[in-house]
Amino acid sequence: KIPAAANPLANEPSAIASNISYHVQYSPHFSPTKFEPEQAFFATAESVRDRLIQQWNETYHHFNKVDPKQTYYLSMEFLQGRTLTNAIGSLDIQNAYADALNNLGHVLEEIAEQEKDAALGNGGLGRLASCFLDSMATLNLPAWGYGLRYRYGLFKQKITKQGQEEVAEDWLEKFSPWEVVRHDVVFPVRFFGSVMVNPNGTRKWVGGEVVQAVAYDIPIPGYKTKNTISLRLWDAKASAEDFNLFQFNDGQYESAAQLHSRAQQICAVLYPGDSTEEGKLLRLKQQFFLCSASLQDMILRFKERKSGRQWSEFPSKVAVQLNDTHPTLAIPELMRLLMDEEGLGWDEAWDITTRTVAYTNHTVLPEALEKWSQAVMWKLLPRHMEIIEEIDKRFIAMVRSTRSDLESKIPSMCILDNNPKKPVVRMANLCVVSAHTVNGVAQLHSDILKADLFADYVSLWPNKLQNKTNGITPRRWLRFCNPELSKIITKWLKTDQWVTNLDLLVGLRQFADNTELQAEWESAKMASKKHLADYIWRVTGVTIDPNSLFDIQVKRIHEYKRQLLNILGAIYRYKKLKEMSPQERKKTTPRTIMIGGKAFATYTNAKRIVKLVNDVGEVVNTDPEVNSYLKVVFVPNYNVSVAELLIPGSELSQHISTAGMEASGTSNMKFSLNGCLIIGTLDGANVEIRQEIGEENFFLFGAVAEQVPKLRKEREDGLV
Ligand code: DL6
Repeated sequence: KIPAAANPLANEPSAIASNISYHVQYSPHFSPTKFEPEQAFFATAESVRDRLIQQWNETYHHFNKVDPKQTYYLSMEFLQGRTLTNAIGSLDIQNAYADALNNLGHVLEEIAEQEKDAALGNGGLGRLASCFLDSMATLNLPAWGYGLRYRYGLFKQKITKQGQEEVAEDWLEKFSPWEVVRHDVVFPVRFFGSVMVNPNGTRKWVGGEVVQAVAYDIPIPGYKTKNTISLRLWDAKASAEDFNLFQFNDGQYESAAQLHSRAQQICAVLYPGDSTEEGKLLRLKQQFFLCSASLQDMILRFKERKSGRQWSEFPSKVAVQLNDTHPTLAIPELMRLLMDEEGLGWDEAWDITTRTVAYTNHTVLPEALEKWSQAVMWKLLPRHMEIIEEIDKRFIAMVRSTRSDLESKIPSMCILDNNPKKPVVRMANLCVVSAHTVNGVAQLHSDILKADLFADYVSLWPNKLQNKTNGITPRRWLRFCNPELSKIITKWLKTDQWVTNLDLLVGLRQFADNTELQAEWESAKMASKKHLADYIWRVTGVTIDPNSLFDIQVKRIHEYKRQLLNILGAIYRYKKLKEMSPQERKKTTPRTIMIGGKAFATYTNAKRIVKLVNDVGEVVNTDPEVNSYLKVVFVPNYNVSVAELLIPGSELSQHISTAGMEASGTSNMKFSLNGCLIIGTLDGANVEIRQEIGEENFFLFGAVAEQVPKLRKEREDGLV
């Protein structure tokens, strides 16, 4: 019943309310009689999208005209979380939306909770990709993200008596109001087949099966700027000719639609289990699908922005950042496209490729460094294997001719490991050999890469290896998830510029002893703790006391992250409390230990840790003697939205990985930003966080990275 607004895109509450009502009526997705929170969410999101589309299109036209160097972030993972709060916050229209929804009988916060998390990533690596998109948009950069539109993202974690159970998470169950399918952006991607040699000696990849990559775009608004960049996610589909009508009419339904079903498998799930050969092949298909579609798109844009341009201009117009080795196939695919499709010679194609591509390493764990079976690669990507062999051959020849002192290092530096038992392609080596720049994700991690994993390459290319310590977006991780604390910071700094310049936060130091600020700070923390306690009660049925110390460890469950050490600490605390007299207990600080995180479905030890934390919680929380002094809670289904509740309510957070193992860690930054103290080891970005926040705000413990190998050996040898 809200009257239509003169300008539906005006940002007054009445215009917004009328725009939302318009979508309820004219973009119907539900029966016309309903306007419950779920329907209100979709209509609200569509009205926000209307506002984004305008500046999104303008951004596109602007960069098309200006033709800047465009950055492309290629990533198999984007852990986006929810979009609504972030979008209206970036557009700076939260209050208008809150009022508009009130006029329509709804509450903004409740509507925002209707949104499903887009969890197209596993953990830190995917969340980093999403934070980078937010940052690049806010910094007005011409940047795009490229990823895959998985039908099922990261699984939903259910906790039962047996521990973790994985359930498919259907983020597209209804639909995503943020994505726009681009029916005109479709590229063919080939798999299998063979290599044909043309009469002039050039080569062409032919045959096999061809799948269509269709673009779905998600707008990424910058904070208080018009720059709205794109996250382009590819979906796979077979074409109509691939549907065998004859077979179908003959009753052979499955074989008639075989190619369609194979195409659908490509984007069905994030990280298909790779313990089987089929699983490995599917994962490799996913990686190539992302690389091929994205590069074809970049090349088309490069050509369209200015006709008749020289290929030598490509590296000054296109930067491709590989998020880990997952998109490594972009290297041979760019070579193939330039040589076989565009007719360039090897030297020119190699020069362009190496000046275009850069690589970020995110791990030193040997099991996480990708190695693909040469046999599988020859089958799926025969032309790419030819190119990889040639890159390797030329690399070895270059080392031999320029650095004979490195001869003994060639077997570990080259790309192909031809061990007859298991010949593999070492993707990290392919990246280091081909990329113009390689970076680690925290100073310590980059130092380890230089001194250890990639040491031999450093002697060859002293400047190729760099450090780029990870970061987080202060918009999502403080401004929007903790509005109470944000208000206080803005009040005391007399500016909200800190939202885009965190260096300004040092301005708070001068007020550290001010009792008024302290009282405001405490009351904001208490509000967040109450909010969190309420959530914990809703999802676990455990009552926790907001006056207790909230001690939190949330991250993927992994042995090196040492959730086991944390829970052993909890058991120790429990036993100590049991030994105490009631009077002694009264002198202790009541503590609530919260641990959350998902274990990879086939990682048995990690799943045991999840079960152990739940079992310990069961014992501690039901023990009337101690449960007002200690609670242990496993927070189920940890994801971006849950993190947005946990982090503002935290007082102590645990970042206790064995030194040298955690490449960076990024939740340490989020917790610190929300006024939480850290207990941690000198690992990953902890080292730099400690320098930033001051040693007095960081409880340091444990061995340093250099000591770890010796300690490990002593234990293995039974000396300790
Ligand atoms: O760089 C983002 C993120 C780091 O913060 C974590 O320390 C690191 O473990 C993670 N790396 C990966 C790669 N695979 N493994 N393991 O997820 O990257």
